[in-house]
Order: sequence, then C-alpha cells, then structure tokens
Amino acid sequence: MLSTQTISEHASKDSCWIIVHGKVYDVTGFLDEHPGGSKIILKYAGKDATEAYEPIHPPNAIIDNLSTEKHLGDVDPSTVTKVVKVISEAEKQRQALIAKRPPLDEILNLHDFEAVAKIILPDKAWAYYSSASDDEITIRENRAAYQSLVPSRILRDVTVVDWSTTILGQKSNLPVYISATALGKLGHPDGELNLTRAAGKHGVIQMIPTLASCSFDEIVDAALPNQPLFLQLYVNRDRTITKRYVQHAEKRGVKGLFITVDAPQLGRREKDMRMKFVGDDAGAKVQENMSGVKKDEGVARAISSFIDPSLSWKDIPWFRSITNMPIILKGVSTPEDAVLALEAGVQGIVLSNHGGRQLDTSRSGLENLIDIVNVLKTRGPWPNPNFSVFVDGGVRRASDVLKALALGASAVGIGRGFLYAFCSYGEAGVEKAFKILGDELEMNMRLLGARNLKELVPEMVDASALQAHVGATPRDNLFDSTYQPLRLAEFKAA
Ligand code: 173
Repeated sequence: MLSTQTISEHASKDSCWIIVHGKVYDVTGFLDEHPGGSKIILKYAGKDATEAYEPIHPPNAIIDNLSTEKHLGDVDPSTVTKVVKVISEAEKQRQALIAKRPPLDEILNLHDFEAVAKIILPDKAWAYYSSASDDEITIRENRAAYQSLVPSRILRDVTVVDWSTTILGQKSNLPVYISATALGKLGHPDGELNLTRAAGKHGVIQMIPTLASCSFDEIVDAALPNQPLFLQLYVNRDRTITKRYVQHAEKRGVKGLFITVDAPQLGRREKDMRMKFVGDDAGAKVQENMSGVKKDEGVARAISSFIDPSLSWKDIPWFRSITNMPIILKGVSTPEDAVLALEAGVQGIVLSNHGGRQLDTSRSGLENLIDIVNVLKTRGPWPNPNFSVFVDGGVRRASDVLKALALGASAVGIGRGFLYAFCSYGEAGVEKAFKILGDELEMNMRLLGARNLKELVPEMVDASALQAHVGATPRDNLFDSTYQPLRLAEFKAA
C-alpha cells in the first residue's frame, strides 16, 4: 500500500502518479497518449483524480489502458487526511437552485426540462450538451423545420388511438427511441443509467453511446432481461478494438448497431470551447510551461481522437462480416448516400446532422427525409421492410414525431430532450418525458385524424415552406429562450 506522502512525490511529467477509485497508477508514459492531452492529468499529478476522471471515462478506462506494471496498488487509507471538501460559492448557489427547481408536476413539455437543466447544470456541462457547431444555424434549423403545418382529417372516430410500433423488429411503446448522447455523468451522477431504467419500465428503446460515462456493461446490466437496446458506434482507428466491442455488444443482446458516419472530425462547438478558455487558470499555467500539449478544445474534441476519419463505404462489408446485428448508418443527409446505403445492404439510415453539432448549415433531417423518401421509392418497395429510415434532431413534441412519421420515417430519435430530463430530475424525469410524449401523441393523433401510425400520410404535412426556406415562421419562444445567442470573445479582467 502506498502512502499519500509517497504518491505526492510523483507530481511531475517525469514521474506522474495519480489516484483513481482508491488505486494508484503510474501514468508517466501515458501522458502523451492521453486522448484529452497531458495537461489535464498533470493537474492531478500526485493527487486523487477520481472526481475529474469519473464523468468522462467509463470505470475501467484506466485499468484497460495501462499495462499491469503501472497499476501500483492501493492507497494506504490511514495516510489519507479527510479533507472537508470546500464547496465553492458557485456550487452552493447551484445546489440552492436545484432545491428550488419546479416540482415535476409543473413540467408540461420537453422544453421545460431544458430550461431547468440550463439553470441547474454546472456551466461546463451545459456548455458541452447545448453547444452546436460554428454559428449554430443548423441546431435552429432543426427546430424551424418542425414548424411546417399540418392539414388534418376529421370525423374518423378517434376514440381509440394507438402509437405503439416496432423499431428494427423490436417492440416499442413510442415511435421514438432514445438517441445516443455522450458523457451523461457530467449532468447527473447516475448518467445513462437513468435512461436505461426508465426505458425498461416504459418499453422504450435506448441507444447506448460509445462515449457513455457509464460502461457498456453497467448499462446492459441495468436493463431488464429482455429490454431491447441499440448501440451507437464510433469506429476506432484500431479495428480490433471496434471488432471486440461490436461482438461483445451482440453477445450481450444488443439489437441494432448505429454506426456514426457524420463525425470523421468533431465539429467546433464554440460554447464548449469558450467555456474551457474561461476560468481554467490552473490548467492554462501548466499548458504555458509545456511544449507539444494539445490546445484545449472543449470536452468532446479532447476525447474524440480515437475516431477513425478513414472510415469509408469499403468498410461496410467488414462490419457485415463481424456482426449479425442490423446495421444502421447514422448521419446520412443526401439521396445519393441513402441509395449507396441501400445498395451496401445495410438495414437503415438515420437522417441526422448530429443535433446541429457537426457540419453547420446542413439541412434538417426532416427536410432531407422528403427527398430521400422520393428517391428510395424508385428503388424498391416503400415502405421497405428491410430498410428503415430514421430521423433525429430538434424533436421536442409529439407533433414533430408525427410529421416525421407522416413523411416516411420509421421512428424518430430524441437525444437532448431525454438527456435534459435526467439532468434535471433523474430517472423520474425521463419517465415523465415518456408520459408527456404519450399524452401529446394521443391528442395530436386524434386531432390529426390518425388512429394508428399507418394512417399518417404525407398529405398530413404541408412541407412547402420547409423547402422554400423563406418567409416568416412563427417564433419558437420556448426553444429560443433556452438556446440564446452565442457569446463573443471576452476581454481579460483588469
Ligand atoms: O456530439 C458529441 O459531442 C459527440 O458525439 C462526441 C464525440 C466524441 C467525444 C464526445 C462526444
């Protein structure tokens, strides 16, 4: 066992030990390999790094990445001085706000969760989750697209309406799945498990993110015996890692593999980047004194360097050869690529722009859906039972969901909506989000005149304004008050 005194003597780049979960690791040789750069590790050299490590790494990351001789053993607990944790003024204020958040009964829609999350989340978490790329045009366009209007049918006896469906052959109580969002523990100590548990209770399907804060196995272990789960995949430069991961997922019963294809490089999310430049003085000092250290570019970019930018159509047969799970390409936006996907023999596509976080000014999934469905109709049966088209981005209301389904989507993904539900109210928040969507679906289907999802037809959406991109659309007040304008560079304090 190692004393804290001994550990603290290894606090430089020449010998750097850190403590994580009560164990000591020699990370000296790993400093330059750390995907997040060495600077952040050096901040904790000779000290306990658990708190900083936790939200950003699955529990086993350090164990798996360091060879066993670098695992130095346990910290001697008798040498640990219990420090009373100093709670910063900002954190105290945050806790006070959490205590005062609206009771869950007052939450009427998915926007409400976002408004609460914005106030109670630590600034860095909000910056990371809410940020979108460049000028944030696309994140707004994703919402604007859903302002297309809906002609409805009448007098159809809508006493009973049914919005249950199957997604990739799996039963789902909503025509909605939980789309992957990374780093859930930045916003809630239970991270993604909030989603897993709520989804299990309500028959909703969760897509597990490659970059979840909880480990893949923790999430699967938290699911009910036959609860369907999907997996979002970032493809590693080292394909042996990807192969192991995919095959492990299949063995553990995952029912669909969503390969992210819109992120060969991560978009620049300036809200996230700006947050890192402001107020991280300790980090900045270390950086000044070191050469070759990665510039801090926000949380996501720091941990995304493993993603393989060489991924191409040529890789699809390889994926097919390593798994029998349905393969879905997540991040398609053109008819040309939709046709290539169909020809490549994958089981579906997600029309997604990554929540506005990748190529800014790319069109909304909803708008792309129209063109893509038109082309797919000329290439085979429609709807095609062997090729699903999903849409995500900007979905907050059941009316949004119904528009996408009417235009031909098999189901719709919601990422941030559920993320903010658990950030603000944990598992109960996610359950409430499902309930809200169910209530909204019931009412909207009645008012539209559709008794089941098959009765949703393209004529129920007036998409003319959507494709013209002109004209005054009604303001989207709830969304706009949460997503405020980007900030500009700030002058240094005197
Ligand atoms: O959108 C994201 O932030 C994202 O997909 C991601 C990618 C790499 C690391 C962390 C998050």
